[in-house]
Amino acid sequence: MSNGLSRRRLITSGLAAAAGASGLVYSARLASRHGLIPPDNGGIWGVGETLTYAAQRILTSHHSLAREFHRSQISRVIPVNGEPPKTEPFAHLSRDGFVDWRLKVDGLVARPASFSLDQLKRFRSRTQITHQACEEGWSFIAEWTGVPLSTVLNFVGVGSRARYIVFFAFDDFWDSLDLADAFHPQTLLTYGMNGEELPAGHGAPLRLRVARQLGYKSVKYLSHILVTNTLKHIGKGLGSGAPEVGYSWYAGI
Ligand SMILES: Nc1nc2c(c(=O)[nH]1)N[C@H]1C(S)=C(S)[C@@H](COP(=O)(O)O)O[C@H]1N2
Ligand SMILES: [Mo]
Repeated sequence: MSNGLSRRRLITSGLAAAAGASGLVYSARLASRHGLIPPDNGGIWGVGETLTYAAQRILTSHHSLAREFHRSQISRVIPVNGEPPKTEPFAHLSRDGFVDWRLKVDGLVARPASFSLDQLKRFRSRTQITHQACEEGWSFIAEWTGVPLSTVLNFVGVGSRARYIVFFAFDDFWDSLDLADAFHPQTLLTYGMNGEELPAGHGAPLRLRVARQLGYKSVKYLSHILVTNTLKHIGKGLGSGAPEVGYSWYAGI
């Protein structure tokens, strides 16, 4: 968003008018002009989804922080959702302690790269204790250690046309973030959890952690990060696998 004035104008003249049906159309048009349309806007959530995303993007500053907790607040019971991918390429990498695993980063970048786990660990790390909530209703607090995604993105050099960062996993799960969340200081590529190596079920060797969105945005078992200006050609073009099964692309909390 270019300046505070246009934000305020959008709030007062646009979203305030959203009460009526014609207001919805008007706000959606305004939101589009201001780059506030989420990729799944044409899906089942339609205009309402656009307004949630737009309102959040306008009302919260891009770098407002998710709450961080004290060590004593780390959950004693930490659920694992699902199992590591069973495909042979992944099982093989896992058996060998992920020495041959690489994270490919390409797309609209100046210097496409392929990082080993050791290379990622050589970047300055950040540790944070945050809350992860699943859309199914359970949650936990854990300590996560990793490299800020922004560090890696700056290392490869994100092109000026880029709008989204897409994350692919070994189990075909995938999702994407806009640049505000991708460059957010709490968005990490994590390889450590609660002072240990990231456990297999929690996404080893590398998982994304998006502190300001629901758990499903935190993609586990990462294999590939793509920088792009459109999500139309990926999957059903809705920005992630989630909207294809009824969840919204934007899952801010
Ligand atoms: N690759 C991959 N990432 C994933 C998932 C998945 O099935 N595969 N599940 C998501 C969902 S729905 C949630 S709630 C969290 C669960 O993370 P946890 O197992 O560490 O609790 O991971 C997310 N990331
Ligand atoms: Mo979830």
